[in-house]
Amino acid sequence: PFQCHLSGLWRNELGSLMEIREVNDAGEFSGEYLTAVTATSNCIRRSPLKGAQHEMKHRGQPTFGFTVNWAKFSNSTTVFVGQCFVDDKRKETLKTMWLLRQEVGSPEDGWSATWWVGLALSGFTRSIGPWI
Ligand code: B9F
Repeated sequence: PFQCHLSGLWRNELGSLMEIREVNDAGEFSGEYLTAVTATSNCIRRSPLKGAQHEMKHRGQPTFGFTVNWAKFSNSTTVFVGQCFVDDKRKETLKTMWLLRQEVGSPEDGWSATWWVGLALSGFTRSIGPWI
């Protein structure tokens, strides 16, 4: 039973890249996300992420969650929740689900926000970059 480690460079099926820095003793981590896609003409920018990972004392495939703040180019937030898996060849993958929320003017605008609020599966594998 190998242990799955979150820190490092990851790529998902869209080609988005993320870098997770060292996970501290409390399970907290931070990093940066570079999405490969956006639905607006805004220039994509590297965006900060912050997360928490379950303790690894007894299990090697921890669950985790993190929030990406897209503030540098859009008024929206994405949260990811997932689990880090490692197979018998030590290959690590992150199986995640995400939700995205865009800012709207008032609670009554909820439906205009809802049509694109996504619920989706996303898988990450280790990447060697390039990281810009
Ligand atoms: O495209 C998003 C956005 C929010 C408001 C205008 C543009 C910001 C980037 C989100 C990136 C998502 C995907 N990338 C990835 O790697 S996070 C989950 C996916 N996984 C128009 C209105 C709302 C969305 C698009 Fe917008």
